[in-house]
Parts: sequence; structure tokens; C-alpha cells
Amino acid sequence: MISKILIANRGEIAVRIMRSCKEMGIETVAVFSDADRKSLHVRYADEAIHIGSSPSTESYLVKEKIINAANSTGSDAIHPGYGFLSENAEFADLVRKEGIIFIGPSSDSIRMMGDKISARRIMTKADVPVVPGTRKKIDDDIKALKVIKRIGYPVMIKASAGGGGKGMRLVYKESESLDALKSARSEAIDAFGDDSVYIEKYLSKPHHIEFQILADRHGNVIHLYERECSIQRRHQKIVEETPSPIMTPELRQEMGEKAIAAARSVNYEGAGTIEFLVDENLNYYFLEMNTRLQVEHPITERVTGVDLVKEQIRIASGEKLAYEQADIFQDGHAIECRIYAEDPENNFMPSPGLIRKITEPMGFGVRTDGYVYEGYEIPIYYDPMISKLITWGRTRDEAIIRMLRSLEEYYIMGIRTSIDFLKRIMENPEFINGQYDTHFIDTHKEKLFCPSEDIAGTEDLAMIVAFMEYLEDAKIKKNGLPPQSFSNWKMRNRKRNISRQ
Ligand code: MV4
Repeated sequence: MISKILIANRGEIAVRIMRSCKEMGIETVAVFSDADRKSLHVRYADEAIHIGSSPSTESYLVKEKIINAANSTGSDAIHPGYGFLSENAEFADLVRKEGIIFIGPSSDSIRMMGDKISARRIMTKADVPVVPGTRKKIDDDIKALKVIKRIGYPVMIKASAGGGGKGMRLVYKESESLDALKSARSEAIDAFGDDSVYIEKYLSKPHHIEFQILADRHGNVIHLYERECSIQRRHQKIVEETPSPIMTPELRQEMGEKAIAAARSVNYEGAGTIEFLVDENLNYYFLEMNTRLQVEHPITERVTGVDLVKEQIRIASGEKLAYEQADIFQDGHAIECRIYAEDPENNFMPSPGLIRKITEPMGFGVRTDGYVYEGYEIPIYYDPMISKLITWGRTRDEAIIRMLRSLEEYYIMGIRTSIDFLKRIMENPEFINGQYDTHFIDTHKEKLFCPSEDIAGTEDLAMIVAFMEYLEDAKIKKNGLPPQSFSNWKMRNRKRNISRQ
């Protein structure tokens, strides 16, 4: 029985995990660095242990300090959140050796999926399609050239110990290959201490679609449908949504089954995510498996009604899954926008500083998972994400309009944020139409980054609603599609006067 959990993390995810713990009557322990002394997770926890100075390498990444804090507070379990030590197999082993429950998969699963070459080999054996390419690491660069020729240009060179886009090189022709191999290896050895690389056929216009998995210790595995994560900037996801605008029921069924097969192939336990690339012909390929809870998990929670953190804790306690596959439905549409303390008009430079005033959006279908408050000083030491804004609608259109209305309401004074940048994404016709892929940010960078354009005010929402109606009509005229149940924003007249029916 778990009665006290140490959350080995900070920021919004630490607060979010503590919320589920409180609802379960589980005591919470926070760990914090010098810079986080006044951070919300420290105030929110039942107990808090100072573990070191501000840099993560002297605090949140120091395994022994986390374990000492767990022992000194009599914590039964440690929840690693995401990032930091959440996918560190050695940490999971150390925690379990201390007789403390690590809320996550076995260290073997973490290791197998952390090594992208072994992950690809395991998925191939499990009959999960992988991106065409090599099955083992390439030691000899001359041999590599032959292999690349067989695969056919363009190819993507990737670090086996990498992931999330680190150590990737796109190669269009033979003359670039040797240099690309060398630079990929040196980046990999610097970043991961392992210069193993593998090669994949480059998919030119893929969608990045991932499936949420829950697996218990009794052989039960379910999926909780997909998340569309193609809107990324430098491999950092910015906007995620579920359902995916390109998904068909048949594809969803098939990819869900493959995601379950992928989890079973490593005897997975806990919450995990299977990432796929989906090409323009709806062929899908395994990309990576994330052996942790993801930043974007709240959109899955909203459309399925499942609290993923509570399920993680129940699974770690040895309980059977509370759900069968037949219990999981997608209800409506959810979108997540990540709010960063960065300045989009200054190449997204981090914008730490004092929060002088903050008003967060509320109302029907709105969730904010944040941790900053008036008077809080955002530190420079950590990831600059300050919150996630999640909106839900009965339809995608309604979720978009609700997101725009919420971004309009979101007011933070004292730092620069990505809020206006996110509004421009929500207003973009290609986004509104659901016709985008992983090149979206790059394709639209002029319009997205230009500060001059005026941003959607309430009045402009009317124009956007009108535009969406136009698109809706266009879709109907073109394909004779039955009108989607459109959001209940209706234009009484075109003179920008919005009213709800
Ligand atoms: C790819 C790809 C196309 N072809 N691999 C891997 C890590 C993930 N964050 C992005 N990854 C990709 N791997 C092959 N063989 C396209 C992506 C990709 C992407 C690549 C560059 C810039 C933005 C991207 C967004 C999503 C997916």
C-alpha cells in the first residue's frame, strides 16, 4: 500500500502529480533546489526536502540525494515525472534496491527502449512496422555508405542513445554522407557518451502521432488512443491535439493494436507512449517508445476521462488495471498549448523574471496545469515551460475557438511568453483545416513569428468563426461532407458581433 510518495521533479508536473496524490489520500514529499525554495510544488506538498543548489546537476539529477530524501521522509514510492531521471534505468534500479517503489516501468524496459537500435529490433520481432533502415549500429563509415545507397537518399542518421531529435542528421546526397556521419557521432558521444548511430529512410512529410498505453503487472495492456504532435519547434512539441485530424477509424484500430503489441514486447508496466511517424499515404512506422508520463498527457485524460497519474500509482501498487479496452472512448476533442517563458520576437530567448500579475483562463472546457503565481520569480536554471493550457470541445472547431478565447484571457505581466505565437498558430488556416504536418512551423514561420500582425481580439474571434464557417461550407461543397456539429459560436451579423445561441 503506497501512503507517501516523493515527487522527484519540479514545476507544473510536480504540482499535477501531487493533486492526484491528494485525491487518493496519499501524502506527498517535494524535493527542491536553492532556486525553487519558493516554487509552488514546495508549498503544495505535505513535506519538502532541500536537496542542493540550483543547477539540476547538483539537485534534481543527483540520484543519491533523491533517494536520501525518500528514506529520510519514509516515502514508500518515488514518482519521477518527465525529464530529469524519469528514463534513467540506473536510477530505477537504485530506488528499487532501497526497497522503494519506482512509479514507472522496469529498468530493463527503460534500457531496451532507450537504445533506439534495440528498440527497432524488438519492434520488428513484434511485427510493429519500423521506419525502413538499418537494424544494427553502423561501425564502419565506408560500409555505411553502401547501406545508405541501398536505403536510398534522402536518409536520416540518428544516435542510438538519442531520441527526441538529438543527434539527428538529414542527408540528401552521397557527398554529404561522411561528414554527416562524423558530426552525428561526435554530437552523440558528447551528449550521450555513446557514438552508435543508425540510418533510416527520411520520410519527407510525416505526421508525428503517438499512442498512450497503460499496462499492469497482470498482463493487461490497453491503449487510450492517439495524440497528434506534429507541431514542433526544434523537436520541442508546442501544440498537441486528440483525436488526430488525419486519423481514420481503421488506422486508429490498427495502430492501437500495434501500440499494445509494442508494450507487450518489452513486458511493459505503467504508463508509456508509442511514437509513430505517419506518411501522406497513412503508412505508419514505429519511431520511439517513451517510458514515462508525457507532458501532453492531459489531452488524453480529458477525452477519455482517465486520470493517468492515478492509474500509474495503482499499477505501481500492484493493482490490476481499472479499465478494459472496451471501457475507453474518445469524447470530443482536446488541444494543448504549451506556454513558455520565452520571447518569440527574440528567437525564443528564455524570458525569466518576476511575475508581476497573472490571470489564468477559466470556464467550461478549460484546464491550466501551471505553477507560477503573482510574485514568483521564474528561475533561469530549468526548462522555461510555465504551464500547459488545455481546452476541450464537442468538436475540433469548438476546441479551437475555446483555445483562442482562453489564450485571449491568459494574462501574464512581467515576462515575455509564447501566448501570442500560440494564438497565431490557432488562427492559421492550415491548422484550422487540420491540414498540417511536421513542417508546419517552418512552412509558416514568416506569419507566425512576425510581431506586427495584430492578434486575435474578441472582435477578431468573430472573423475567425466566420472563416471557419467558410471552410466548413467549402468542405461541404467540395466533398458533400455532412456538416460537422459546428461550435455554437454563430455570427448574428458580419459586423463582428458575437453571440452564443
Ligand atoms: C524522422 C522524420 C522523418 N524521417 N525520421 C525524430 C525525433 C522526433 N522529435 C522527430 N523525429 C523525426 N524523425 C525519419 N526517418 C521526422 C521527424 C520529425 C521531425 C524532424 C525534423 C523536424 C521536425 C520534426 C517533427 C516531428 C518529427
